[in-house]
Amino acid sequence: MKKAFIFDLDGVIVDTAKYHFLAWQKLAHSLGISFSEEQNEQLKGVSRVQSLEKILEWGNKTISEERFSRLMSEKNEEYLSYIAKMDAGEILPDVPRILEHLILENQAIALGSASKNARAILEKVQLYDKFNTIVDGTNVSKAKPDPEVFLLGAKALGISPENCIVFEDSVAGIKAANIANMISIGIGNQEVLHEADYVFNDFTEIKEEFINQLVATKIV
Ligand code: GL1
Ligand code: MG
Repeated sequence: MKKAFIFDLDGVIVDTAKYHFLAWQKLAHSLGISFSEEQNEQLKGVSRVQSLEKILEWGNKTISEERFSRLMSEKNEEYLSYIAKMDAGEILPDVPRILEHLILENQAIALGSASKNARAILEKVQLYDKFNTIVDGTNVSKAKPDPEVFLLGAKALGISPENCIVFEDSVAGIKAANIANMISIGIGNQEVLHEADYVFNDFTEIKEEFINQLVATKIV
């Protein structure tokens, strides 16, 4: 069987979720809006525009369009300063092992991220060439939990959604995978990601046998 394994980027392949958090928190505080880890959980997997919209909503603030775009650029600059020195050392544990196993088993590999910085980050950590297709924030018009990002990946690979497996660290991303009719695998906290078909703390808990079972499962 040929299946497609679709990976989210931030918080799944690389530990960049923390940098997004720090950058959004700084922005929120500059507007006098408090920003908790819990709120951050709701922003994970959410596009840049929608993240800022949510923060403003939480703070009950309305701002001009011009200020909105200025704030988005500032957030991105702050984020880019964190990832400037990023290298392969920031790949999360055992991600390379799983990617290599999938390549060995001749499975399709896709990226499905809301980030507009996704391609640059994959280049930085030298994983770009492992992906058969990349769908990121520059390709989609609807943000997770809309399934667009994953459906585009499946389409590009010519594999039906039922034969796709999604790795996600965000609630929005798990919802998107479920809506797309794909198998959803949460990477992170079981309580937060309880809507996923499977949850692991990280890739070190995922055995090759588990991947092989997913590959062998026939969907009728
Ligand atoms: C956008 C948001 C981030 C994060 C990613 C998805 O990234 O700004 O906070 O939610 O989408 O993981 P970016 O700004 O790089 O397009
Ligand atoms: Mg993520």
